[in-house]
Amino acid sequence: MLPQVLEKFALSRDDVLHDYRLAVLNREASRLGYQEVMLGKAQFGIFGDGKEVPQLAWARAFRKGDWRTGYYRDQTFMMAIGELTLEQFFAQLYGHADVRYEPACGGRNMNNHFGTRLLNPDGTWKPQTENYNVVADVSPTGSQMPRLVGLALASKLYRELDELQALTQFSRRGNEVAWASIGNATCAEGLFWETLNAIGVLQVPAVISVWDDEYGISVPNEYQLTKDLYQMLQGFQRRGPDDRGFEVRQVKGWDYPALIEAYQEASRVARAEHVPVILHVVELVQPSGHSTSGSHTRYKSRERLQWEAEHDGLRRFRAWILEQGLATEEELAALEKAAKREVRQALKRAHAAFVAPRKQEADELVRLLEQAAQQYPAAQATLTALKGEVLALDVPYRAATLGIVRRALMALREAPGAVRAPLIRWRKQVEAGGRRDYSTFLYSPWPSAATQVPEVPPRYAADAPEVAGFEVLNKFFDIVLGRDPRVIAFGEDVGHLGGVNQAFRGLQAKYGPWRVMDTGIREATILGQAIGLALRGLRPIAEIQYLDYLLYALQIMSDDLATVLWRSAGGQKAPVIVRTRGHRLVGIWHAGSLMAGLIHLVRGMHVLVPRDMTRAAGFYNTLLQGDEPGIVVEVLNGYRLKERLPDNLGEFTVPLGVPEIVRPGNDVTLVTYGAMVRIVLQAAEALAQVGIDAEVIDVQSLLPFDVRGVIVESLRKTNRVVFLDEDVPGGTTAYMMQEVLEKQGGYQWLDSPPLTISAQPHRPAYGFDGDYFSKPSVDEVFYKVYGLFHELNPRRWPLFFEEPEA
Ligand SMILES: Cc1ncc(C[n+]2csc(CCOP(=O)(O)OP(=O)(O)O)c2C)c(N)n1
Repeated sequence: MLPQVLEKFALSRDDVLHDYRLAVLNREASRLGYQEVMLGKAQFGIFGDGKEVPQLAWARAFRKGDWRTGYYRDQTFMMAIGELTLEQFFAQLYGHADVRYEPACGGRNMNNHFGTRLLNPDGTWKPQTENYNVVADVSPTGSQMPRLVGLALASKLYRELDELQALTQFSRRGNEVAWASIGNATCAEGLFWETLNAIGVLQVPAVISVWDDEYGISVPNEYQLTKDLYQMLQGFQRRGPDDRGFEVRQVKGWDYPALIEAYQEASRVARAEHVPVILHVVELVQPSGHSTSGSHTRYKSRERLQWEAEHDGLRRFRAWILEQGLATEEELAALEKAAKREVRQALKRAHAAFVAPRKQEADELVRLLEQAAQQYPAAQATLTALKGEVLALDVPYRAATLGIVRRALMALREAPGAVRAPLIRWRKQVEAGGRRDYSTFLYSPWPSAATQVPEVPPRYAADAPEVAGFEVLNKFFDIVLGRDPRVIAFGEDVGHLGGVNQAFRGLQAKYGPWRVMDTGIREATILGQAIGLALRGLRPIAEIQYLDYLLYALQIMSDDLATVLWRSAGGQKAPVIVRTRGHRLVGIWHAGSLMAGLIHLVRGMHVLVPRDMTRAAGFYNTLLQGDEPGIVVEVLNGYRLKERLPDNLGEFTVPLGVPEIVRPGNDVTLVTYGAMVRIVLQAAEALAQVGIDAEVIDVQSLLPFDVRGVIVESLRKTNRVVFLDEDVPGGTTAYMMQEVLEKQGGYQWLDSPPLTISAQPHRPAYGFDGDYFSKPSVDEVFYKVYGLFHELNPRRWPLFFEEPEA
């Protein structure tokens, strides 16, 4: 007789034994993985032992088309859905950089950071409804949560919007559940609560599992949470079918039948009703402690350790199977023995596969060192010693062999070139292999890259109307929403009001509340919402109301969005467009220009700084035609300025990384962007009156930066360069200077020292004078650039604005 719950969910005895076998495999894999780190065969290990049983129940509720966003404990779940083999588990532990062996991240991420390959090798999407979809994990705890908002919201959009029904490779009428996992201690983080609240407001099909083992590394729950977590979560419980909220359940992490029931029910409620669920899974343990960084006996009492041993899910699951008569002691013992052997064998295979290519390279190196020693006896002793070093390496990591080759080449520096050549070739080849393994996929390598989008210049009719900047955007977004149902725009005040600057005015009324959405004040999950939607095939435009408030979302932009493609080694992409506005308006928090902070933290995204709204529209068009994430920083004080309206607003594109010369000149090149373009142009007019003919260049795109060398071309002519912006000293001006002088070799054309003009190091102050004394003004630009010419020729350009020396 099968236990009732199994009958209810059509589970057989074989299913239960299959699950038990997976639990044993996982426990053994964790144990051996730990051991590999202790043996020095891997750098670091963090494992899923103690969390096996709930994950087996979860996997049974998880369907094709569903999504999982979780963290490093989900090892058993990954194996149970068939998206992690034992070989792959060990390959990741070793850092195998070949995606054929380690498909989650190609050796870029720590172990137990999971992910499935959502993309075909050419960068196009695989059919998500036919696959299990796992977002590539990140290490910052809690950062798996914001994207859950978008993953779950996508189901709602696919259910609500008829215009999306053709996209069956992404959804079948929104029947997909987005599942998250999180540790108890991470529930102390704001990201967790912000995500819960957003999901509760939206009523979208998310199921959140909290793996509660009562600790966060060494810190127990009493230091993490005000009250018992379950009690705290009760506030989110819906009070009836018409109420908004979650279904909140608590279940013991060792109780297999209760877990099966809880997960089946959660799946049903979320899938059918789009009601979110929280499963607080308690009484979980950590048999081998938090990670390989240190033993948990340092901070857990003897009593606690004893309690953990008794409540260990594996042990309890086993006892339950015996109790229910589903297997005999002998049967389980045989199953365990076979499973453990299987793990050992997988470990061996994975290690051999990891070492083989390194070994091959090292063998070749040994041969080349011998050959060189023969050909150049003067270095024989050194080369023989170096060969010995290669042979002594357990695993000939490139980090070690390349150092040996450098020393060999140093010993051979006076040898004939022909003796060195084979070693040089070896070095080049191995280095190229390393670059390929670790440095590819920061940006899209595919034809769909935003940088590949063809340039279409704006076209103006003779009688092109002049309209306010915001109207250009308003007309543009109307075109975009009308032609592509995948475009979903949202942010604070974006829906009903149409945005604080009116760029979406009237568009919610026209396209509906699911296409142009208001969100709560929740920048991190606005970003996460965009990431989740983009992963599910939609084209979100996420608005962060002001650049200054981007900091709330910057962590997610930096840790998640900017790294998706790179950290999955080309397996996942999230073409999110972030829209914001900044640079210059009023006061500390509405006039910031934190561009250096931004460009340095979001490598992997495009960072675009158009000087007006027409160019902003051109950039949005470019990004929408590509498949990469980008941020467009509009000029805050430009919405009311008049611009000529192009005829081809829907088609024209501004290419990425191409500066524009906005004022030609011969004497000095002034390089700037954004709101500063107008100031610099005014300063250039003043300079012209005193005989200085400045060329003004609008960079437009900070990442990528001047890919065609427009600025160096200008420098060749003017031989003088000034970099200007509203960022802090040493910020983006320093970045631009490095790009032009160092990377593009602009230094060789300089006849004067390069100059940077930026804002004060403090935040911008309020009011007209606050602005004047915080940001570069026309006056300051004039005086400083003039000073450059005074240095050059004091007679021609005397310091007429200084008192003559006595
Ligand atoms: C933002 C952030 N802070 C700190 C850490 C370091 N850290 C890694 S795991 C961890 C504890 C997490 O505890 P919990 O959420 O309970 O999950 P568990 O490991 O117990 O499953 C900490 C503090 C991190 N990875 N990210």
